[in-house]
Amino acid sequence: MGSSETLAGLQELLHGYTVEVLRCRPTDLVEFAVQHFTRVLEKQRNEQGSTKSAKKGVTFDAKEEEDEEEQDVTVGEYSPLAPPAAAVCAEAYNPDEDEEEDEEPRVVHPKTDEQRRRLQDSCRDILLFKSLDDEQFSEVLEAMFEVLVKPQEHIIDQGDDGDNFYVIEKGVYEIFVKTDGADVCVGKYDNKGSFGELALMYNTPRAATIMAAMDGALWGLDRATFHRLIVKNNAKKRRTYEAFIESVPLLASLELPERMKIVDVLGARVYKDGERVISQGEKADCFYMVESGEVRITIKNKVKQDSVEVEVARCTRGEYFGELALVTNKPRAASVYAVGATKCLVIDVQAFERLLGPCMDIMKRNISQYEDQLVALLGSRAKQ
Ligand code: 1OR
Ligand code: 1OR
Repeated sequence: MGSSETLAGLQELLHGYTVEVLRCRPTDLVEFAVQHFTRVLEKQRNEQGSTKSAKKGVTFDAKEEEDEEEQDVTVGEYSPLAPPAAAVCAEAYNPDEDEEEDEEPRVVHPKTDEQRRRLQDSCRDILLFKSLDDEQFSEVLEAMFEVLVKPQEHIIDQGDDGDNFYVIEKGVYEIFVKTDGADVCVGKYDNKGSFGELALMYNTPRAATIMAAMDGALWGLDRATFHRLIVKNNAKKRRTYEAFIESVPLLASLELPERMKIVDVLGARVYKDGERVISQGEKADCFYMVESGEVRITIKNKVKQDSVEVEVARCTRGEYFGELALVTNKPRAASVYAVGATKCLVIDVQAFERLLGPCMDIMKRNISQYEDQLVALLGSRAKQ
């Protein structure tokens, strides 16, 4: 092996280790390294020993073996108010997964057709589910359970250990964060979105309190299933999007762990040529980066209903849009359409506020340029 190949291998090994450290945040880095590289070595040996075409190098992909054998299912009593007793089925051994989690039973909460339909509707736009394959997504749906909540009910209390992740079916939920001992409302979820992923992803205490402001309905996903399907997928997501995220000029001022946290919560959305991504005047709930393809941005006169849309800008790979309404807390200022097949990476408003604070000055500077251009545009129209 030449020295450049050795270095490439070394880089890949250290990269895999770094990703796992960021993901698991171990207290003892040396002990964690021993465990990590032991797993890598075992995996390499397994691959060399297997009759499957052995891949060169080391991958850290949490791939599922396809030939999983489902075993007996124990069906529990279902109650819509509390997490019902789950049905479980043992999973096949998968050498790519943590031993501890291999032994964990798969959670199944039986549902009526009507519940399944409501659940599917609620989960359709959940960004964290966007990178799951069909099988993983249906496992998530199987494991979710309905939670009905009353006004003032605390679904999550800041400082607690994380138990479930929640997807909103309906209801308004306020977000409180302790500041100088007092709970301060820092935002809300309005009939859509999800919360409770942070404590499960990073093994940290709950970062905020979430309280129902009215009667509401949620779908819960237990910690073990969230970990097995979503957190494991994050390592793959980081590898997929790391290079792209590194190339986005807006994010250059963020430290690597912060950029990786963006990757953990983003979801990919694909659009066909001409498809609308954002509609001027709509309420805003997310922020976009163009990963491939192009979008055109158009504005129309808000007063005149039938006015034509005028193209004012385009964004291509590495550029962002949809920040203005989030920063100003106003409706979308422009419409956005895909030009050719386009893929955008999307993060929700809460993650935007939580993770992109350090980039706010750059965004505000760019926003002031929109205003200058608007003034110039209006000026040139007035002269015509
Ligand atoms: P969790 O498991 O920590 C509380 O439990 C959840 O509240 C958290 O996951 C997020 O899903 C959600 N900071 C932290 N967590 C937030 C925030 C938030 N907003 C929603 N959650 N900030 C508010 C941003 C609008 C930053 C406050 C400084
Ligand atoms: P948003 O959340 O309002 C539409 O959703 C997005 O289009 C907006 O955020 C910006 O990210 C993006 N004026 C308004 N929005 C613009 C503009 C723009 N350009 C891009 N966006 N102007 C063009 C400046 C080159 C000024 C119009 C004359």
